[in-house]
Amino acid sequence: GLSDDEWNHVLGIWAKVEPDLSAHGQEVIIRLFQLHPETQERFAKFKTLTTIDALKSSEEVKKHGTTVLTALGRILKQKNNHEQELKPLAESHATKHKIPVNYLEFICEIIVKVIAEKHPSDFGADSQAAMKKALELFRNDMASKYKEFGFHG
Ligand code: CLN
Repeated sequence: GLSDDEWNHVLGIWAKVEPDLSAHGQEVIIRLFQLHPETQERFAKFKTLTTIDALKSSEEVKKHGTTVLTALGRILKQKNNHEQELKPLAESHATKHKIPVNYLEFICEIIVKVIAEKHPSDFGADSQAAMKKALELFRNDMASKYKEFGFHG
């Protein structure tokens, strides 16, 4: 797990992200689709967004980015006592959306990069290391829940 100090880093930087969650979320989603186009194919609702301009001007992309980061923030704030928040997310992503766990790695890496770019002076080495650790916990727990739901993607 993370130490108190590490959780303080995680929640401290998250407090800087939260006032502009939709801009962060939009950037994360767009970058994910650009770097890993196979992830975009999982979204029926984004099939028509075939250019970068279309992605950037889509209100739906912004909205989805907000949905994702809101859910992630809720999980982080539980400081690893996140069973209640994580379970429905693991269930939908495993059984309904059928999202391989390595896609979760892609998005977590991008989340760290986007925060680092938007908050260069507030997201130092210790905070980045703590956030990476928290996201690793999140991914590991998603992966074990996936198995409980019989999905080995
Ligand atoms: Fe996701 C929907 C949170 C990563 C693919 N995702 C949702 C919803 C979230 C949510 C809340 C709506 C409720 C639900 O269906 O459940 N997603 C997250 C969080 C992360 C995440 C938090 C990681 C930080 N999701 C992913 C990816 C994966 C994906 C790994 C592909 C690329 S990134 N998520 C989906 C899809 C939906 C969804 C396909 C359904 C979207 C829709 O049709 O509305």
